Amino acid sequence: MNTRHDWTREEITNLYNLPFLDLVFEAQRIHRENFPANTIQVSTLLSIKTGKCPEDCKYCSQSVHYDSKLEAEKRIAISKVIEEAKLALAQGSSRFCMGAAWRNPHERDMPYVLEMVKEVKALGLETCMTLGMLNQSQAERLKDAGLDYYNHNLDTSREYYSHIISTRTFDDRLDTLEHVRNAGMKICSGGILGLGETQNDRIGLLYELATLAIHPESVPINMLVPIEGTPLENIEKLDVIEWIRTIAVARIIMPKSYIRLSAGRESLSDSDQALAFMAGANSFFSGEKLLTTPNIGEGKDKILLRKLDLKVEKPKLTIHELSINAMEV
Ligand code: SAM
Ligand code: DTB
Ligand code: SF4
Repeated sequence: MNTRHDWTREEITNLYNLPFLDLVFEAQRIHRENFPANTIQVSTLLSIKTGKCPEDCKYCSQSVHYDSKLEAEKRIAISKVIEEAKLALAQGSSRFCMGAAWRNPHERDMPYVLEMVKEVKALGLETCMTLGMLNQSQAERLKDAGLDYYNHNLDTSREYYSHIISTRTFDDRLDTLEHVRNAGMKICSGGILGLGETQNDRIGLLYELATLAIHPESVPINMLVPIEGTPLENIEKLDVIEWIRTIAVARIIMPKSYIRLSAGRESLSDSDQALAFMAGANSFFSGEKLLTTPNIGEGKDKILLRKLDLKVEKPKLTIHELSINAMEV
């Protein structure tokens, strides 16, 4: 079946409301048409600049607008990043994602991030960054340095966006995604569930992602990790079945994209996660920590992968790319 980009909200709503087992069954069927069964891609995250972010995302520990008790940290040394990247590689990660709490990178930050991309890529890892908004020239320089993916989430529906973030617009997000695409990088873009949004907002988010001219190659589905001191600290937890439905619909309407279990796995049981894999999720973040919040940890993940007989996908860099990288170091 061809990948479609003309999904209507009505079609997506109908999928979302299928009997649950029909929905999961269909998602797994489509998954197996497009990906090897029982195989998971593993990424590792590192915060390269933490806290004091000028944006006001109501869910985030790093926003300067809320008193989350987070300890801020300036740009960390590139040597430290490389140490962490080597560790991630040794533990089976194929992609290393570096995140900074910026509204956008300043020009003075560019030499730092460009050098970091070059050095991480040279290790044989796929590279990903999430640095806030990018202009066209920044996107192109990151691509030239060897950045494979840029993460920039739409987070929620267009209608609900301004209830969650007021310091930028939904269209600002789309503009950055366009710059990333024009530069020829792959896109990692998804959302966050459990923000007090309605089912219709989750459908709206899926609609925006699935009607992009090219689907994001990677679609992270975060479940809110409630952070003390933020406006969403006490929001009611989303029913896990809604999370699974969102994953299954994402798999069906973006059949060739990796669907990633991102934040919030710590609050989910092994069987919740197994059901999410059944619904077509095929990627997750490993490690003890995401950016600022705890994650499941490598040990427990290894046990889960073993229990479910899931294989870990190897990095996709070719021998040719690897030898070029090695020569450039
Ligand atoms: N500052 C950059 C930006 O916003 O694009 C990158 C980092 S930001 C932390 C990346 C994503 O993490 C957000 O878009 C959101 O989906 C997710 N996220 C942040 N805080 C979260 C939380 N408390 N629970 C779940 N997901 C969260
Ligand atoms: C994404 O969608 N989720 C990751 C990654 N992209 C950068 C970040 C999750 C952050 C969770 C909250 C924290 O650790 O601060
Ligand atoms: Fe800043 Fe990103 Fe957190 Fe928003 S989600 S406050 S942009 S670090």
